[in-house]
Parts: sequence; structure tokens; C-alpha cells
Amino acid sequence: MTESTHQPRVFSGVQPTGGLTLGNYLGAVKRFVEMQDNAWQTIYCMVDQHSITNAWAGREGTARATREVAAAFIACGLDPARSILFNQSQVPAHSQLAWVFSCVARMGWMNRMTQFKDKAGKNAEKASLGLYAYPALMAADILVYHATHVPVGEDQKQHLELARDIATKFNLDFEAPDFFPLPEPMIEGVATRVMSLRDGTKKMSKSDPSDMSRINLTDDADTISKKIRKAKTDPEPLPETLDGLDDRPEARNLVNIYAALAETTPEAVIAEYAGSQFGTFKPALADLAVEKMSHISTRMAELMSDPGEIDRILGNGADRAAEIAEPILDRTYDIIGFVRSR
Ligand code: AQP
Repeated sequence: MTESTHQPRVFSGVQPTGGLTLGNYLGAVKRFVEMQDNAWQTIYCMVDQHSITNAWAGREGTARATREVAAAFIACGLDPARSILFNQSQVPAHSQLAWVFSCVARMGWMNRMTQFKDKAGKNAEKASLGLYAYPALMAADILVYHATHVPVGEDQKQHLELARDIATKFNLDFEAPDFFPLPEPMIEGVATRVMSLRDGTKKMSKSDPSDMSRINLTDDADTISKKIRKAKTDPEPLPETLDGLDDRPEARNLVNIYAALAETTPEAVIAEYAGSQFGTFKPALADLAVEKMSHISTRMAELMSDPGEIDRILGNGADRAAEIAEPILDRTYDIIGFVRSR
């Protein structure tokens, strides 16, 4: 196998389908900020075209959610001067490459995508074609930048594998060895899958109907504290060892959240709180969450008071993103044999 010639480059996206949650923060955005601090180029996108695959939030709602995700990114520490921040629909190369990838991906591959099954629910016949084709657009989002590394939560692992399969098949079928890199998922840390505060077997999600199931990045200190104190748990004290959390999904989730926020390990949390009741552990977790999170909502509110400035940041990011994406799309068309006569 030839060694890849691609420079390291980071890309990741978040759907503006509502305000971000603690799950999005710990599983993705916190790591986006860490990646920004290394020497690699970092590109982060509000994937607004993905956001209409399931349901439309209305014209105002869609625009507001996009600006709110941008505000959340900046409030969490992303710097528009160091990272490229933009919304997907402003860079048409994403959807142009997605068409090519729709012709590369096989129906059999798409049929295996568990997120489509989860999101389409029982009535897959009524799901949009866009929801089904979502992973081809996601592959294009990444590969139109020749991105090599993609920080994501655990739920996106299968889509990343599909992006690698699409890149491999394109390179082979169109006789362009190593043209697209095989992007590496970066799924690391103890919070790659933060669970709902109401059901420890379900992922914390911004579109869960119950607001008590999640901590939103817009929640103030009192709300964060209330949600943690009311989180579902069991009547047992915390165990002496981590094994004791097997079959206790809600307890395990709170221990993992504590570990991620305190930047320590679940083992260290258990060592500190072994034998404690939730009456002790939950207030400690609430205090920690407020300490680490509440400044985000304050900063987001400031940023959201000036939507014009957010739009300026997104426009500038889109220009910089297009400068990278357009030549890669052009080369892709040229490889295929689409005539480029102007
Ligand atoms: N619960 C989670 N734990 C860890 N990581 C998570 N991510 C999402 N939920 C969790 C990661 O956040 C990034 C952005 O995800 P997304 O908004 O593009 O889509 P999603 O995975 O479908 O997230 P949601 O919150 O569940 O959105 P909705 O409700 O709109 O479907 C991804 O890297 C994801 O892994």
C-alpha cells in the first residue's frame, strides 16, 4: 500500500437542529477546541443542509439554530481566526461532491446505516430521501477538504467507516490512487457517548422531546443544577469499583460525565465517591457542571445579541472554506472526465 501524501487536516460538523447539549459538547465541541490548539488546520461546519433531512424548524428557527451553534462554538473556545467556521449551504461544493458520492456508495452499504433506522423509526417509507442519503453528504463534507481526521462522538463511527469506503471505492473506480484520503475518526475520552438524564440506555440528544433529558449549552446555573439533581438514578450507593456500575446505566452515565468535566478517569471518580449516596454525589456533580459550563450560556447570550457579527464570521469562514473545497471539486470532476471548458 502506498503511504498517504495528505497533510493532516481536521473537519467536523454539527447539525443545527436545536441548541447544543452537554453530549455534543463533551463528545465533539470540547475536542474541536483541543484540536485547534495543535498545528493542524481545523474546519468546523454547521451542517444546515443535514438539518432539514428529518424535519424543518421553520425559516426563523433554522437560521436561529445555525447562528446559535456558531455562538456555541465560539463560546466554547473556537477562535474564528484560527479555525474555519461556516455553514454548509454557503459552500455548494459539499452538495456537488455528494452527488458524485451518491453514485459511488452502494445501496447495500446505505441499508446498513443504523442512524437511518433509528431516525426513520417504524415508518421508513415516509422518511426523506435526504435522510437516507445523509451519509453520502457527510462523506462529501469531509472529503471535499481532503480532511484526514474527524473528531466525532461514538454515534458517528459507522458513518465515518462509510466515508472511508466511499473514498476507497472512488480512488479505485476512477483510477485515482490516493486522491481522497481515508479519514480517521477520532473518538476518544470517557464521554464519547453521553446518555440521557432520564434514561441511561438512550443517547443524550438535542431533539429528545424531554428537556429534562439533557443539559443545553444555553441552560443557566440554576437549570443545570436542577436537571442534575433530578436526573434518574437507582437507590444504591456508588460502588467500590467500576465493575459495580455494570447494569446501572444511569449511575455510569453520571460518573462518566463527572470524569469528563473534571478531566479525570471514571476510576478516579469511583475511588473518591465509593459508598456515597446520590444525595451526596449529585450536588457535587451539579457544582462541577455549573463551574465548567455556566460561563458558556452567558457568552452565548452576548454573541446572540449581535447576529450580524455571527453572519460576518460565517461568511468569512465560507470564503476560506470554498478556497480549499473548490479546487478539490474541480480535480474530482476532471478525474471523472466532466468537461471543464470555462
Ligand atoms: N450524546 C452524545 N454523546 C457524545 N457525543 C455526541 N454527539 C451527539 N450526541 C452525543 C456528537 O456531537 C456531534 C454533533 O452531532 P449532530 O448534532 O450533528 O448530530 P447527532 O449525532 O444526531 O446529535 P443529536 O444531539 O442527537 O442531534 P439530533 O437530536 O438533531 O439528532 C457529533 O460528533 C456527534 O457524534
